[in-house]
Amino acid sequence: MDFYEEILSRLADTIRSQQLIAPLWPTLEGIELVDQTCLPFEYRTFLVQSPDEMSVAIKKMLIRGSGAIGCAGAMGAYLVVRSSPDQPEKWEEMASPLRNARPTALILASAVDEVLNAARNSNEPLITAASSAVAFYENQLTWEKELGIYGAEIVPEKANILTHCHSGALAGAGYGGRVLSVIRAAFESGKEVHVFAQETRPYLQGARITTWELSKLGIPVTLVTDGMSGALMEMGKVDLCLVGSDRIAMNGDLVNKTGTYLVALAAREHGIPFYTGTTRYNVDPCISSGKEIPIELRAADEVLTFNRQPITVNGVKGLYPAFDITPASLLTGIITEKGILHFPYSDALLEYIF
Ligand code: RUB
Repeated sequence: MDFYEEILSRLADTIRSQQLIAPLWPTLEGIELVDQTCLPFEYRTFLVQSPDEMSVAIKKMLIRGSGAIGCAGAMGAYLVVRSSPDQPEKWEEMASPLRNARPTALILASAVDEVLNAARNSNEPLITAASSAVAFYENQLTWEKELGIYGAEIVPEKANILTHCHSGALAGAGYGGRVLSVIRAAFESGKEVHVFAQETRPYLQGARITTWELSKLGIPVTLVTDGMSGALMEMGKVDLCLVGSDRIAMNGDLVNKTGTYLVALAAREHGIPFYTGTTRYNVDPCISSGKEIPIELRAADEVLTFNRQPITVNGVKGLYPAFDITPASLLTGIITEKGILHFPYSDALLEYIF
């Protein structure tokens, strides 16, 4: 086994020994991904051996959720270097489809750049790319555990928590990502926690993955449809809302899965705390407000069909902006690996990321 392979296999050992619900792990052949489109009925893995295969897997949502996309970007950049270790002049072009596979989650481009820059400045590019990709993954893992502990403090002793989409282990580095790390830490500290998971049309990340992970952890969960949050709040059934983040502007505006904004509006109306969980890679120092963040527009077909079957009449148009913007004024706080930030966010975010 070469030295760079040993570095990668140490990460695979960590994932095994900590019994993580990991979205991916390195093998001698390439990077093994959990195909998240098959869950919860089938746990299938998929081997990726080139950066182009990685970018297709990201585009097709086999791997998704911002933390996991970051890890995939880091490993994909390692695959760039592995395919031409002596031709750094080619790396940028080779990495371009990977960097742009999902434009909203800033962490993807940052992860690719981090690994390629480290390799460029090294006499041993392959070893450096492998260790940089592993370090990226390990940092994500450490941070999700840390933010989980901070976040658990704001969870009441007995809490009904509403979440949208899936911000969990498979969307992160295998412990609990952002939101499920908070819920997991609160639950493991003895709090009585119950989760309402919104289904999240059209990919059903909430119905398929959030419920699957919570069930594995033994945390009670009830599945609801995307339009139910207001009614649940009105009935007094929600104590806290927790969502992930794909990108945060320097004024604290949050971009996350479409539907997040409506939950935040309903929470404000009912006086219910609404938090996002994040790590520093999701905060964009170059963007001052949410309106500047590129929103990925996915194919209309994803809305017009379900399990490849049409759900409406022929000729009807569909529209799928995959993310929406929740203004900072609707956030109660931002849970990070360094603590919880509050409004006004600009100075707190500056201090956090630098
Ligand atoms: C996922 C989504 C999630 C965040 C969570 O969208 O919006 O809420 O990515 O990620 P998609 P994190 O399934 O389209 O990727 O937990 O990293 O904040």
